[in-house]
Amino acid sequence: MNKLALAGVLASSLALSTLGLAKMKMKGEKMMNKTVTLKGEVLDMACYMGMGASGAEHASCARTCLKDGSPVGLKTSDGKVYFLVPDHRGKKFDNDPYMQVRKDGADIVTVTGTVLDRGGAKALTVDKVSLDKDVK
Ligand SMILES: [Cu+2]
Repeated sequence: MNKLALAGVLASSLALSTLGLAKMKMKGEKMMNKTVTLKGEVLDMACYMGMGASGAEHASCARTCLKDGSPVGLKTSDGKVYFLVPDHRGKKFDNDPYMQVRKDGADIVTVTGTVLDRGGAKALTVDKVSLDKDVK
């Protein structure tokens, strides 16, 4: 193999491995960056992930757990679960729709935000929230 051919083989294998790495990263960290509006139940993630607890019968526990600092989530009618996170682009959390949704444990709400996916964890930013059904 002459030097030029060898250089070609090296360059193409390098290109292939770079492509492979990029693909792997895409698989694990998919930034969807898509604004969506989703309706679902506000979850106290400590009780939902730990025990599968949700629904109106769990409302008072959900409210207490969220008040005490549990992560908050949203379960849509098709059973998909998202962590709810504040829109973290330099805004203060006071009067933020995220702080509002933390008070709506077990309620049915509609959230507009961006779907995020990192390392298999799905999250939805809370850019806007409205209350559909108050179960309290
Ligand atoms: Cu709870």
